[in-house]
Amino acid sequence: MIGGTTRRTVLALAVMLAVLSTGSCAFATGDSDGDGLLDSWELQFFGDLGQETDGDFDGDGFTNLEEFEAGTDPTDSMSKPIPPLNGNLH
Ligand SMILES: [Ca+2]
Ligand SMILES: [Ca+2]
Repeated sequence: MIGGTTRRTVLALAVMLAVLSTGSCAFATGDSDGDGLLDSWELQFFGDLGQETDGDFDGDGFTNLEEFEAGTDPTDSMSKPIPPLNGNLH
């Protein structure tokens, strides 16, 4: 048996190797899990990389990808993209 700390270190190394072996493209874009959401953005709002682009964490009707592209807060249902102008607003 190996200890918890050693096991975590081995796991971290394995993850690093996996990331490196999947190509530098993901590194260049800062999207190591390749889901279209920047790692820094996912970490900022969710603290991990577990969110999906089509998820709606805050239930405001806009997907995480839409909130990412609009620069709104995906964890705040009061912060959402401004809908595009359409004929109803004339
Ligand atoms: Ca949302
Ligand atoms: Ca939101």
